[in-house]
Parts: sequence; C-alpha cells; structure tokens
Amino acid sequence: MTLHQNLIAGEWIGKEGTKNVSPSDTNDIVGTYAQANADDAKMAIAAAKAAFPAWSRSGILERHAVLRKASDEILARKEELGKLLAREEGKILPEAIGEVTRAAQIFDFFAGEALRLAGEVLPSARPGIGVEITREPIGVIGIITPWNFPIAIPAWKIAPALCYGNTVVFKPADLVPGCAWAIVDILHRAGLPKGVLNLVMGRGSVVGQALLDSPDLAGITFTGSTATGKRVALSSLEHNRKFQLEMGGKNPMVVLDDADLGVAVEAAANSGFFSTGQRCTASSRLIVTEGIHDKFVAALTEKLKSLTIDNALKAGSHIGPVVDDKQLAQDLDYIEIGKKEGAKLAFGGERLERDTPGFYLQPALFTEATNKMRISQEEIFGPVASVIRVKDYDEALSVANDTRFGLSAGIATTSLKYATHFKRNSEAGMVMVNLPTAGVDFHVPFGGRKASSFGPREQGRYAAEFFTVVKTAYTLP
Ligand code: UN1
Repeated sequence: MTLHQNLIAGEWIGKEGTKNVSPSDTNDIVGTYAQANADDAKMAIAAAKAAFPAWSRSGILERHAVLRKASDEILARKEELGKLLAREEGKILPEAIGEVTRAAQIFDFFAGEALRLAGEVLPSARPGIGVEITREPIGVIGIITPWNFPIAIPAWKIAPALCYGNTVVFKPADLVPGCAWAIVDILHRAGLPKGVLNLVMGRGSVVGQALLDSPDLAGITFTGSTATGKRVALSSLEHNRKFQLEMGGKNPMVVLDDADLGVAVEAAANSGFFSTGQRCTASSRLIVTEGIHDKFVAALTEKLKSLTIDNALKAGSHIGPVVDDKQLAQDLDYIEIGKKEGAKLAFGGERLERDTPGFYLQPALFTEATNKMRISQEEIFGPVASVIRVKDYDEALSVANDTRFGLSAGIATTSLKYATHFKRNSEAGMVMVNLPTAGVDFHVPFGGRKASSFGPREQGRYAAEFFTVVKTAYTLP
C-alpha cells in the first residue's frame, strides 16, 4: 500500500507508517500514513519560519489563486473525498460529502477575503498627523485538529491562516490522516511555496507536544478536548504566543409546550444523534416543558426506531459507527452511569452487530434525567441524549444555562416572545431557534463561551482577529 508521507519544507518525507482503519469495517484499511516524530515537527516549524518573510509579503493575487484553486479541486472531487472521509471517520456518506462541500466553500470564502484585506485611516488627535490601522500576519501558526470533522475544521483553520499571510504547521488527529493528507496535497499542488504549509501526522503526545514546546510558533489554534485545550493554553502563556481554543459542549435544546412537534423532534434527533452524536455542537440535554413532554418523548422514540444504524458507506444508513473502540467504551460507560444515577433508559444504548465488523451503537435516549447528573454535565461525545423535564420557560432557561459549557443552544417554540428572550439570555456563543444545535454556516463566526472556547471566534471575517495582529502607525508628512 502507498505510504502517505508528511510534507516538510515542500518535500514528502517519512518511512514508517500506521494503518488507518475504518470504524465501519475494521477489515477495511483506508491507507498507510507516516508518523512524524518530534524532530520532524521541529524541522516543520523551522521550514515554516523560513518561509514566513516571503509569504507574509506575498501578493494578494498569489494567495487568492492558491485558495481558489484548492476550493475548485476539493469541490470537483467531493464524491471521492467524501467517501474517504466517511471511510475513515464513520459519518454517513451524504454528511461526509456535505462536509467536503463546506471545506470547498471555506477556501472559496477566504480566497475572496485575500482580495478584501483592508485597514483604517483616521485623523490623529494632533492636527497634521495621520493614523493608519493595518492588520499583519502573526507568523508561524500551529494547527491542531480533532477527528470528528476531518476536512472542515482543517479547512477553517488553514484557509484563514494562509489568506492573511501566515505559515503553518498542521497536526491532524491521529485517527483521520486521510483527509488531512488530501487537503495538504491539494494546497501543495495549487502552488504554495515550500515551507508555507507543513503536515506532521502523528501522535498528540509526540507531535502535538513538540508544537506546544516550541518557542517559534506565534500562535496555536486548537479544536479538541477541554483537557488538551488547557495544556495548549498553559504552554502558550509560557511561550508568549496567541492561542485559540474550541473545546467541549453540553448543548441544551429547549422544547416548549407551544413548539411545532415535528420541528422539535427533527431538531432534537439531528442535534442528539446525527453524525453519531460526535459533534461539539451536538445536543445531549433535551429540556422539555411538562405540557409537551410525553408527546415529545413518544415522537422522538418513534423517530429513533426508524433510523438505520449501519456502515457509513451503505445507502440508507442514517447513522454510522462510533469512531473507535475507545470512544465506544466511553459511550457505553456513560450509558451505565446514567442508569446508576437513576435516569430511565427509554430507548437504545445497545451495541449492534452489522454485516461488517465495526463500532455500532444504537442511539440511547434517557428520560427522567436531572441536570445534576453526570450524563447532563459531562460531554459524552456519542449518540446519547437525555430528556430533562421542566415546568415552564423560566426553568428551561435556567437549566439550559446551568452548565460549565456554552457553545451552542437551541429552542423549539412558536412564540416570538420566548425565542427573542432565549436569544438574548442564553449563555452560549451560538443560538438556534427551531433548528438543530449543530450544523453551522461557513461564513459567519463560530465559537462559544465559558469552558467551551477561548480567544477570538473562528470563521467568517471574524477569523482575522486570531490570524492577524493590528498595527497602528502615525505619520507626520
Ligand atoms: C457543526 O456543527 O456544523 O468539533 C460544526 C465540532 C465543532 C464543529 C461543529 N468544532 O464538533
């Protein structure tokens, strides 16, 4: 099998590889991917550092052209890349193709942003003096991405980094090197000068740690667990560099008595279970008022019964497997914890056997949960959600906000009054009315509050906050 190598200073290098196994079928080897070591990471950082002066001064047309070309190729290959993504991560093919399309849209958006770089000119407080405010790239950026969005999250970090003139060392999650390799290959062939984008695939404890320990990174942008995010933060303070963190969620989905039942059930099923619940924007707390509670639980249970859990590549699958055996063990563990805590397992929660050997889990729905339970407070990251019964909107809002996280929050209601109040008073970075908590646009800010996020927002024009630094220049002509 071809060895997919790391890209360092414009050269594909690396001898030893590990096998990338599909969670839908553990006999399906997606590919062999080189494992970088700490020295490779250091070489990659040095290459990015050497490439920075020229790239930071490169013309906007050059940056535009590379990002545009990458977008075109990703879109042209969306079926093939979608299949690769579905095979290595386990989300179903239509979702995977959707994610690849999103990656293409992100590159397209930032290709355009390269042409729209702007600053401000202001009069000084002192007559005769001019003040200019400009944005400059920050330097070498370390990009550390998770396994659950193998192409979209790398895209939404790499595209703005390059657009604004930074150079990059990219460390994808060890479980999903395939899409990471493909996107780097595409950008490399699109004409990036050597060293501008470097790929170091490998273990977090080795390659990720080498990035954290480096004094030469100007910034690290990270999406992943809260525990690792904290380590990124502490090491960044040590090295005086910028950092941007997107971490966990425990997103609430409120369902009020006046909700359209069909809308509420669709939103809850999508939020809680699609993409196997493996999204930091997933909702695992369904906070439901008394009047609609029983109808909602019955309708959601019917919906869950109708879903097909099977191989990500199989036509008709609604939900693919859990990503690996470790995550499956964690999901099953939380299902046991929920039962012990006194929640009622109303549906699912069993491991499933399918034609191909994989990590299949029936979606699990708990009822009679309270917000104090561990299943309501800790991020599970699987197809497990609980219904928490509340008496009215006020209690729903207070339960929704009673969490250490604050990424996304949803409400299903036909009341303008409650929708408006919820948008204003939810302590989350993103609020969804009559929509799932997950599934975001590519051109608007993404991010959360409290323990979910740290630093400037990602995506859209707000991405400039992290990927550039502002300069204020005074001139006496
Ligand atoms: C989405 O819900 O469309 O890791 C995106 C995650 C998020 C991305 C969610 N950073 O799940």
